[in-house]
Amino acid sequence: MPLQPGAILLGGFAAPEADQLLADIQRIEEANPFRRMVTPGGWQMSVAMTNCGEVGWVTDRSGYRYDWLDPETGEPWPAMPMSFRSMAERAAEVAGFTGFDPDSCLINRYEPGSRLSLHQDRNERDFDAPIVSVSLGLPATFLWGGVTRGDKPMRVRLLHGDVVVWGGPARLTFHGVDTLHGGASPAGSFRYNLTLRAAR
Ligand code: MD6
Ligand code: FE
Repeated sequence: MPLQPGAILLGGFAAPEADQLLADIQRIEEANPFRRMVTPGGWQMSVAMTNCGEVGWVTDRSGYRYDWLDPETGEPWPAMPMSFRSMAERAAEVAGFTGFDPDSCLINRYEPGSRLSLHQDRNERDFDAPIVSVSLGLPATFLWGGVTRGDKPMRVRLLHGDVVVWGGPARLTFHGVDTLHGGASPAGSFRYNLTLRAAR
């Protein structure tokens, strides 16, 4: 389902691979635990994050950035699992972005009560590549905003296995996630979101 030019929701696209993706998340988390980072403004995020790939997205009092090392462990991030890469390349292709070559994956973990306020993804080096976003576990309401933070966002339900691909004219659209509700899911009482990016 097209959301706007450049952005498409592929309902259930990753459902057949969801168990493998969840197993790979667990492996990454064992080495590089989820942690709730602090924004440059000093707020602790309600969403817990970790990364895999060459670089990982981090935030602290000094700003948002991609970093080669996990500030928590001082080590490089774990390699991107084949399951992530393969799924993202196929989803991008279906959405019309050929040759997507992700080098980073931010993994978000939401628990009931977690939310993500409206933001743009603009720390990547070039905005020509799309972002592939995979939802696993509990359903969420994605807030699909506009060109400015003040535009009233559209509300889109994202379910276990759904994939959103966006790029081109939609690449800098404001977006966020409404407060997560509790429940049961194939990932327990969590929602995970993978965002695969060409960051560097
Ligand atoms: C989430 N996603 O779904 C948050 N950003 O948990 C994002 O912030 C996001 O899904 C850029 C591209 C795709 C996304
Ligand atoms: Fe984002």
